[in-house]
Amino acid sequence: MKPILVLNGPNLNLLGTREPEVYGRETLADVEALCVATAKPHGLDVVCHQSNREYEIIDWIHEARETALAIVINPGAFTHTSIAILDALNAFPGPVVEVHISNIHRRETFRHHSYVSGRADAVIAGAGVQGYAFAVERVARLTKG
Ligand code: DHK
Repeated sequence: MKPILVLNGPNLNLLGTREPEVYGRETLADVEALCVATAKPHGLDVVCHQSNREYEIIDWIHEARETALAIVINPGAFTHTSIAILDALNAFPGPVVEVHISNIHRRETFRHHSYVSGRADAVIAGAGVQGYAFAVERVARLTKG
């Protein structure tokens, strides 16, 4: 079985120390461990990547066309700017779940629009890092034979 690809975009490497009142105190390592632990009972594996570079995220999405069952993605600020990430996701055949730790709709208006939501099968925002667990659960449901 192919793994779930969990992608985190810019600044999410700073989770735990970056604006903890917005993003919480859990680290990126905690998030990745949560995804692995959530997938395990479903017999699913997880591969995680984080990058501050848009092209790297796009390249991982391209690779995923051959290697991943589904994509869970928090594109960080690229959510609000990147047609290129939307185009890459549109070329991916499997389920895509978009995650935001914060509730982007309760924040500045420039965060209210997501290019990725036009492709996502589900969008989770404002659930804190638990949103990643919800996303993995959703992928498990969507891919259950
Ligand atoms: C993370 C970011 O880095 C922001 O740029 C987004 C998102 C929101 C989050 O809530 O996880 O606007």
